[in-house]
Amino acid sequence: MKAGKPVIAALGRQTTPQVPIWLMRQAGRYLPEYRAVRARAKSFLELCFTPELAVEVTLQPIRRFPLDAAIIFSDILVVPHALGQSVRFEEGQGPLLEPIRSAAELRNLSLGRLAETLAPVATAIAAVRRELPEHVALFGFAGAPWTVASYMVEGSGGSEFATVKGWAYREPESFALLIELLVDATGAYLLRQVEAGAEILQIFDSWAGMLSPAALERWALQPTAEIVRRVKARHPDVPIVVFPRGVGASYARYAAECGCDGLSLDSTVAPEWAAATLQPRVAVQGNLDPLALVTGGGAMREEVTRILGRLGGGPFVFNLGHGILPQTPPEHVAALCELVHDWKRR
Ligand code: 1CP
Repeated sequence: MKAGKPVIAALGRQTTPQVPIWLMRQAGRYLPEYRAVRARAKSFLELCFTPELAVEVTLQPIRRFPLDAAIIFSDILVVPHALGQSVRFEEGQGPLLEPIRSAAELRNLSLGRLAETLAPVATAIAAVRRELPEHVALFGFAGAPWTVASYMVEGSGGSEFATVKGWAYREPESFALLIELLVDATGAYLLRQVEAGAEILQIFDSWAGMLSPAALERWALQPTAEIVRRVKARHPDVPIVVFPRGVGASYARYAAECGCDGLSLDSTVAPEWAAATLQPRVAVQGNLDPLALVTGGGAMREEVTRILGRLGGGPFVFNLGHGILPQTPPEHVAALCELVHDWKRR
């Protein structure tokens, strides 16, 4: 009998001989071969929308390391771009968007060209599936409405969220229109990714931890749960992982209400709490501090062993608590894969 893919098995609550591992942002600037391809593309968006290049950078970490999943190379901000907003990526500065600040400006956005603009991502997904080793699963992904809306309204990362929160508090009815547009766009985009060959989906809510409990429920958890429902209505067997970064004890609300198969944990979540509270309901993924991976050696080994000791019994997929940092030595990634795969369940 053919062995299944370990990440899919773990998200389906099956036990696997080894703990599976992949890393958020595993393709990227810490790899010299990524920087070489990046230099060939005129812009970051061109890299995302040229299937040949997107396929190449998706496969780079898979060739180098014994990872159990690939994630299609793209960005969460391709969705606002496809809705008609101006999105640029400045070297060293991160994303810059022409901000949307009112209900009137929302009228400049439309779902009309979404499928056409994002078609190259589907083409790249289909091509990656043909190239992956048999045991390696392919993740599709998108940003959650709250995180994507934050960039759309603030115009860049690293802000204090005053503008986007101000809109949500002052005029919740019109802010809801933006969130609903993103639920529609993201639901359709993720369905298209599954139809192209994505086997698992991850929804990144990197800024969920900025919200009060009531705002989290309304602007982050419920819109994400609605996207999960729409994907599951058509493809009930596709596992979905949600990453509500920084929500603390509210991870338990996600486990109860979101309808997802897995929760990706940031590095502040205590593994013993996650084992007692989350794992009985959902698979968990995480949660090594990306700076422990930068450091490597005994400090990394200690953290990894602690996480595996609490969560490794499953259902569990090893990952970082946030994306891999550009200064990460690639040989530390190789050492991490070996540590995780060699760990034995007790
Ligand atoms: O020039 C470059 O190489 C720019 C760096 C870069 C890369 C490699 C950006 C700009 N995006 C990406 C790829 C990317 N982004 C992936 C690729 C697949 C993989 O994991 O290998 C993924 C999954 C993302 C997702 C993403 N983009 C998130 C969610 C996850 C997270 O890290 O919190 C967010 C918040 C973004 C926005 C974004 N795009 C790029 C940057 C530098 C940022 C973050 C800006 C900020 O911190 O506010």
